Amino acid sequence: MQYNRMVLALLLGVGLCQAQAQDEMWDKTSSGKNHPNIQWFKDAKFGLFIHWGLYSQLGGVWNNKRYYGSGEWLMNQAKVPAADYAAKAAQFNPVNFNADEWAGLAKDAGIRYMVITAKHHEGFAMYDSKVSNFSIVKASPYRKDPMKALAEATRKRGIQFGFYYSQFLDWHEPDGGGNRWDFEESKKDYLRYYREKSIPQLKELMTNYGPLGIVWFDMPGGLTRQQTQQLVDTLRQLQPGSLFSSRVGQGLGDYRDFGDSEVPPAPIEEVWESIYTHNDSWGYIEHDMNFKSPAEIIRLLANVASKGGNLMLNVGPDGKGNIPSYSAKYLRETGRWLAANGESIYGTTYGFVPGQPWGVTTAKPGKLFLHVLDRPRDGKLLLPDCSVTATRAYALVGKKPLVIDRRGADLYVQFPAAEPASPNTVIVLEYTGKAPAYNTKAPVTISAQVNENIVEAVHATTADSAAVKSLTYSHYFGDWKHAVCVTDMQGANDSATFHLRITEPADYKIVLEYACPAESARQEGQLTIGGQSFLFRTLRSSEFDKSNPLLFIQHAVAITTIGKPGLYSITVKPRQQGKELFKLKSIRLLPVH
Ligand code: H79
Repeated sequence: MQYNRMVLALLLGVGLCQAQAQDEMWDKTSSGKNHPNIQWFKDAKFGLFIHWGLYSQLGGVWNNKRYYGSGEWLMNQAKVPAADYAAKAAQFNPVNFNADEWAGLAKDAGIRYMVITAKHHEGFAMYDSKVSNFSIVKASPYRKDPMKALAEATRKRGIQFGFYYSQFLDWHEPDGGGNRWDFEESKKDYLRYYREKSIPQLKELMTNYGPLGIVWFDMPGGLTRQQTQQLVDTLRQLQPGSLFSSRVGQGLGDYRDFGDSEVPPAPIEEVWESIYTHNDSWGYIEHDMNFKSPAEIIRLLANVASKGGNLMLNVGPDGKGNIPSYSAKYLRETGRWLAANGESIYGTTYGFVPGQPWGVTTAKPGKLFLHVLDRPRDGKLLLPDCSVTATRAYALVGKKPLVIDRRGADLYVQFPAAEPASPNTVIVLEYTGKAPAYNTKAPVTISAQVNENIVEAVHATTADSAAVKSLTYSHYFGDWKHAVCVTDMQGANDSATFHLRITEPADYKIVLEYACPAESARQEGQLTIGGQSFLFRTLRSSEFDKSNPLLFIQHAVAITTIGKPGLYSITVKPRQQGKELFKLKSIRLLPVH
């Protein structure tokens, strides 16, 4: 779609632009104009998303039946009649809600902005709305406006506050988008819904809660570009300082959001955000215990920052107003890491050194931060083709000075020997002069000092009909996953080539990671490296279907001796004309020790 504005387009230029159904659901483009108030957002890097509504009380259960996946979609999954669903508001009483506790947790976690659902697709207003009776104040025994308290508590702590608002979907309203089990599609008047509920509620939110950092629109629909422009213009007058998420639609947002749970495969110059949820669901589900560990959150945050984006991580408080205990615990642990290492995240841009076997980089003027995620055996951190004048290097925590060694165009920094184990140890490299440009054509470094080198599909140079695409699928329901793969290799000319720089002589085992449906299985393929060709036959893993897991098999196909360090390339292609060979996610090189 609009990937053409990507500054680092080359790396991606090979096919991510092919529109997918999912891309049409989400507007991943932004206006490209710089909002005057964008700087705080660029610097913030870490946000807290909160999904809280009637669905939180239901916890993924309707009529004693448990539902899995996105809990905030329960009404839709169980096709609950709007009146039955609305009746549940009478039992919604989040007596344990404590705005100061939530804001305090966000502060401890190192969060810089918070976005909470004012109204999700279910249509229930979690604030005091004069526009509709279907609100926490009018329809539930709680009778108070939690958003007032939360807006104050966050501001008191210097956290930017914003509202999520589902502007098109509203399963409670006959004219809202999405509910076809109660309301006939042909009778819907979307414009009336916008006029009578969506826009008036957005105006309330933008009038009664002080300055909002963000209005986080979700799921555009039912409006032309011109009508969307009008909506944006009207709302901007209320709060010119608020940033609008790209899902306002029609490319009119101030920054780009990717799909739910998606990180772009390469750095992006434009302002953007990645949204993930802590477990599998956005809204609370009592039987969803798949929480990401602190190490996973810390690494995700570093990975997103290394591509130049923000991470907004979601938690789903329950119907009583309690944030799940694992969310609170692991967010605080992330906050402890950030308290010591925040300099390498906040206010950074993507680093000019692409991902290496040891980890990723972020940068500030004069400083490159090396996020060491996988410590090399010899402790040497290679910065290939790094032309800066390095002045000093040190561990961010403890400031212990480290040895820098220049060998031609390469820099090596010696990792501190007695460093305590951490999911991410940060090394600072100070340098003088201008930051070099990010080299999209840099070969992928392969080292014998780590257990595994992963060469992602995004690095493929494709020939003929082979293409690089981002594939979207899910496990339960709406819990999206994304995988960038080389696809459409059907004949012997449809090849994918990967340029590598192998830094040490060693034997390397070569493993292909791919998904392969039955119809593609048992086809012959060929992998070539250093003039040597290896044959293999494809193994069946799974079909590609957006509402099921896409299973990737790790298929070891060869072992090869690399006698001298240097530049190599790997080419993968089918042997004969046939069905698509497979969807290739990565090539892994495992040094044999
Ligand atoms: O609030 C969270 C999700 O509920 C919301 N965005 C995040 C932040 C979201 N709303 N819609 N979508 C995400 C995408 C909708 C996908 C759909 Fe489907 C595909 C709707 C119908 C087909 C998956 C399968 C979800 C429902 C059925």
